[in-house]
Amino acid sequence: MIAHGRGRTLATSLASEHAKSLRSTSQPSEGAGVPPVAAGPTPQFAPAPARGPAVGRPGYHPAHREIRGMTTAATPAPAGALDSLEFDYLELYVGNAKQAAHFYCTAFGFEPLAYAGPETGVHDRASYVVVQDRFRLVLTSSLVPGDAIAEHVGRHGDGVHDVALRTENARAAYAAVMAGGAHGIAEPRELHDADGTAVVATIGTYGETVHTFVDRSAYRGVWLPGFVRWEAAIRAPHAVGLSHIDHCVGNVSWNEMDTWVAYYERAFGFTQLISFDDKDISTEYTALRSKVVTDARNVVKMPINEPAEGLKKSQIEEYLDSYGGPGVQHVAIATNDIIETVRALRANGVELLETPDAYYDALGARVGAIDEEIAILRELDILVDRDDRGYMLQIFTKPLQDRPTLFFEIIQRRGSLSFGKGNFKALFVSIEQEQAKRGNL
Ligand SMILES: [Co+2]
Repeated sequence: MIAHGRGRTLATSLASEHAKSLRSTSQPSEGAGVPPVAAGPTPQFAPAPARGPAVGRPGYHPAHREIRGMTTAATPAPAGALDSLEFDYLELYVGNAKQAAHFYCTAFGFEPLAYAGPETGVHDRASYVVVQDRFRLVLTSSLVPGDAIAEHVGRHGDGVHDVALRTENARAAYAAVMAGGAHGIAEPRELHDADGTAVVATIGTYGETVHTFVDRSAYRGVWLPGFVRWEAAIRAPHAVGLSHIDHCVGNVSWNEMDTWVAYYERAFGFTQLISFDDKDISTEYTALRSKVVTDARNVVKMPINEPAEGLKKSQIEEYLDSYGGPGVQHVAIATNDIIETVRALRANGVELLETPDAYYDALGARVGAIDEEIAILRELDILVDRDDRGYMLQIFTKPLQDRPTLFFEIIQRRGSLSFGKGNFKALFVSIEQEQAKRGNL
């Protein structure tokens, strides 16, 4: 069967029209003039200040290229403070948070949770928090010209600024990662309001991305101090059933992957997850290299990609060009029923990558027996990969904003710890088979 009219596929989306390459690792500095956030009487949630204002503070390093020497000189993080980390929320800096929040609710099934902005005493930004089961997204826009948020959006477009991590002790977590050579951005600080106290602290990671440690153990409010409950009648037409972040992937520049793997090993005490399907042969088809760092419980899984020379221009290179440097490439969100989730997403108007029919012709032989009907997976363009522990099902959205940068992955694990590497080659081969059928190869 010839796949006439099929749209953009994963592999074609991996290829880029652009010929220019990004080899530079230089970081533009964020706008100056934003004072460091300190604990104080004003109840407001303040995302960590940008790198610029932190210059001179202990632990601050102006350029990530210095990490290698710093981390090798540092001692590993002490055990304990980082043992029970979880993804807490993702904060996206966006051009229009009000509209972005509406999109993530109506298309992806999030529900309104909390809000901070001028009406709550915050005058330089508006933040909307939306929630779905254990996955919280914060959409933040600047309300003033030229501040760190506006500059971030100008450089990167809409994108992930903060991959926040929940901890039972933000001070200890911060102290532990700093002892392991982390880049400090904002020291632990208390945020208060009538519902209690939350403690947050922020460190830097690749590009201008940060991790905020969040400790809500003494806070009873809806979100964090300074936020109020956001009541809005915004609902997705079809419930989506997403549950939590499975993994969060960073793209870094040429030959920087090992540096960032070492950063997480040193600062967080994370280890590399060695996968059964981690074979070098896939690099030819993916034009990327990837290593996964994870905590001891495999809860905070963070693959790190770097571009590689391959059969096509690296999709990582396209990302780096489009985002203006390293950043979060995709966030994989777990579901317990990917077939129902994908049906709902499509019905809500979400654009997902399509898969050539030839992929499904070869699927049974490649992955063996699975519980799902291949005909349904074919209808919905769901991908399957297997490792020595089981299998997993996945599908990718198209980019979530105009720049070809951040996208979501929907994932259902059935025992496998794979991230889907086997799909790169399978998709590549199936696309060429489709081309051959059309006489174009
Ligand atoms: Co993934």
